[in-house]
Amino acid sequence: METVDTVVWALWAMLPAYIPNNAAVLAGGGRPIDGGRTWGGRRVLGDGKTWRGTLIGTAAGTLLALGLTQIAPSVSAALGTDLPTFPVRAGLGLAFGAMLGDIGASFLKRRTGRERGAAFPGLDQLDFVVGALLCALVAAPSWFTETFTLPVLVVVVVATPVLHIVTNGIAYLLGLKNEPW
Ligand code: CTP
Ligand code: K
Ligand code: MG
Repeated sequence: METVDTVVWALWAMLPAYIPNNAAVLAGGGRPIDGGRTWGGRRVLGDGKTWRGTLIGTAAGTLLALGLTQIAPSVSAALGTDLPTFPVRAGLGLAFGAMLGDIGASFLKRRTGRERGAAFPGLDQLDFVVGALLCALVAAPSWFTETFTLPVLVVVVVATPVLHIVTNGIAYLLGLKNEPW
């Protein structure tokens, strides 16, 4: 595959994992998942991880995967390149995994004394990628190995932090997010 085709394939394949955290920012609020509980004197997860945000984020990513699957043939033809489709389990794995990775990162942030909203460079940009890929691997193993070949994984790991910084910077400037990370 040409490099540009690999990049397009990788970004398309990751779209159901990119949307959930942004949807959670827009839709979040309400009861925190940890119910206010603490561990070692600090919140288990914190007020930034809510049931509503997680549910709506997961639903948004899963629905996007279904939509992308519908339009993949025509977009592929228009761009003159191949694009992956998403079995339901793959979309759900990517979307829920993205939320789970972000939740896991908050758990680690609280354990290392970081308050809600504190930055954790590296983890902030890749937590949801690791979560999404691992969950997709478990939920749809054969789809995963066909879709995420080594070159695709390399593109994902390099391009995602850049996209993450740009989208969160925009969300911050628009007043949607309290911090630009
Ligand atoms: N959000 C949510 N549920 C989630 C993830 C995010 O409701 N599972 C919403 C919350 O309103 C959160 C906002 O999206 O404040 C921004 O998400 P994020 O930056 O991940 O959370 P923080 O508030 O910065 O908290 P943390 O330090 O734990 O990451
Ligand atoms: K986060
Ligand atoms: Mg934050």
